[in-house]
Amino acid sequence: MAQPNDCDHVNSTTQAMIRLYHTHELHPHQCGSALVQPIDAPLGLVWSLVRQFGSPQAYKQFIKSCEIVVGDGATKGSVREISVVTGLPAGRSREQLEALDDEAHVMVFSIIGGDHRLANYRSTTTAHEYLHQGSAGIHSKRTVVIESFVVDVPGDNSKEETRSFAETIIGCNLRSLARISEKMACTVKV
Ligand code: A8S
Repeated sequence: MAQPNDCDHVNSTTQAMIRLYHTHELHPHQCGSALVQPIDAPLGLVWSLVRQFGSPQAYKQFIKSCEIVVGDGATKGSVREISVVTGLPAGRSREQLEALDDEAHVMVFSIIGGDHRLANYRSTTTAHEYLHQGSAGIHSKRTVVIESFVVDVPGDNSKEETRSFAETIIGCNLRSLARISEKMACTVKV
């Protein structure tokens, strides 16, 4: 798996993407952050997994099932109803697609309901490709996925607790996305 510090040409583009899409204004009662995941697989493959608003369980391991309840799952305004696996402090979440740009590789969704504590959660995911300079002049196409979020801090939690809860879930999701994409890329290469 590509490692977080494997950053040949990643830095300047990643920083530009963060400036452009992942710099959010936070109200005093909100928290947020951005996570960066390098993936050793081409952008098209990675994006084909990320863009499926109706099938988040393709790589998000805490999701048990997902149903599109409004729209077609690909256009702005579509709503999905997800149920999460047991053992988490939540059962369901209702989420709305805010933007899906297959050219810029940007997806935004917000949480509009459910029985959990992430009120006014909004997440932005972007993906961009870079050329990895391997040894012996072997170049390969890799992808950097960045996911950022903003969420309200519940009255009885600290910002730090809320941020680390969301970061833990997103971190698992992004590592799972990397694992699955890299496995698929391997299969395709053979
Ligand atoms: C995502 C990100 C998050 C999902 C959280 C943070 C969630 O699906 C889980 C547990 C909760 O307590 C909240 O991209 C909620 O899915 C796994 C149900 C929203």
